[in-house]
Amino acid sequence: MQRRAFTLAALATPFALQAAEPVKVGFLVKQAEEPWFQDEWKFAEQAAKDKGFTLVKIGIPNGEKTLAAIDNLAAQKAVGLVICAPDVKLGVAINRAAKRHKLKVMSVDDQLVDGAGKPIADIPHMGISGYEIGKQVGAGLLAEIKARGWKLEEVGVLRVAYDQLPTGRERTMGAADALKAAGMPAANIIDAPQAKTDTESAFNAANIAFTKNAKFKKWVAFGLNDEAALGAVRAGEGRGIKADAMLAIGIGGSQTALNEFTKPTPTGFFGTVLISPKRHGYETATMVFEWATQGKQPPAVTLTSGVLMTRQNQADIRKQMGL
Ligand code: FCA
Repeated sequence: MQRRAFTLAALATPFALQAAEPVKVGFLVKQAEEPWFQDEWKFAEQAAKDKGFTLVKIGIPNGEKTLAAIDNLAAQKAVGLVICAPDVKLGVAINRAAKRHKLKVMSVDDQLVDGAGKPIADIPHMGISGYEIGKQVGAGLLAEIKARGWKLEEVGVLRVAYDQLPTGRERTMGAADALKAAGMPAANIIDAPQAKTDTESAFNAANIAFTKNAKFKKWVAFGLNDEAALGAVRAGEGRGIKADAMLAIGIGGSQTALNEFTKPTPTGFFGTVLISPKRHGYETATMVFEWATQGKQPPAVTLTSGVLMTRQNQADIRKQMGL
C-alpha cells in the first residue's frame, strides 16, 4: 500500500512540475533606476499577469551586462526578450546572441542599429515618434513664451543633447526646428551635450552652457527626457535663473515630472510631453510572448504619440492615458 502511494507520487511529480513551468519573457532596460523604466516594468508585469507568463526584469547598464543578461535568460529557458539597450550600437551583438539562443527579441524606446547606423530590420521595435513629440515640446514652449510676453531674440534656448542616440537627436531637433520655424534666431540655440541620459549629466552639461552664455537672462530648455529638462532647471536655479526666467519642457511624464508638479511652488519645469509607459511595457511584453508561443510576428515598427502635460492638467491627462 505504502509502496504504491510512493510510486504514484513519484510519477505525478514530474508531470505536475512540467505543467506548472511558466513561460519566461525577459525585459531588459538600460537605466533601471529611471522612473520611466520602472513604469515600463510595472506595465509589463501587468501583461505577464493577464497573459500568464513570468517576466524576468534585468537592468543592463553596459554592454557586458547586456550580453550576460541574454545568456542568463537562455539558461533560465526564457522564450524571448524586450530590450532597451545602453548603446544602440550593440544591435548586432544582441541580435547574434538572441539568435544563437533561439530567443525572440524586440526593442523598446531605443531602436537597435547595425555597424553602419542603420536600424536592424529583423528586430521589431516600439518607440516614440521622436521628431513629432519634439515639435510638441517646441510648440508648448512657444505658447508659454508668448503668454509670458518674452521676445524670442532675448531668449536663450538650451538643447540638452544626446545625439549619439537617434531618438534623442530626433526629439531635440524637432523642438529646435519648431522654435526656429516660429522665428527663434538659430544663434540663440545652445547645445549642451550630456554624457549620459540622467539628471546629473544634464545638470553638468547645462552648467557649462549657462557659464558660456551669460548674456541670456531668460531661458527655455529641453532634452530627450524629463531628466534632461530637469537637470537644466536645477542648474539654472543654482545660478539664479529661477522659475520666472526659465521654461523647460521634458518628455516622459513619469515620477520625475510629477515630483516637480506637486511641489508647492512652481519651478522652471513647466511641462512634459506625456508618453505611454503602458503601451511600451504592456504591448511589447505581450508581443514577444505571443510571437514565441503563438508565432504571431510583431509589426516591424510601432511609433507612439504623446500629449503635452503641465502642472494644471496633469491629473486629467494621466487619467485619460490610463495611468
Ligand atoms: C529613451 C530615453 C528614456 C525614455 C525613452 C522613451 O530610452 O533615454 O528616458 O525617454 O527613450
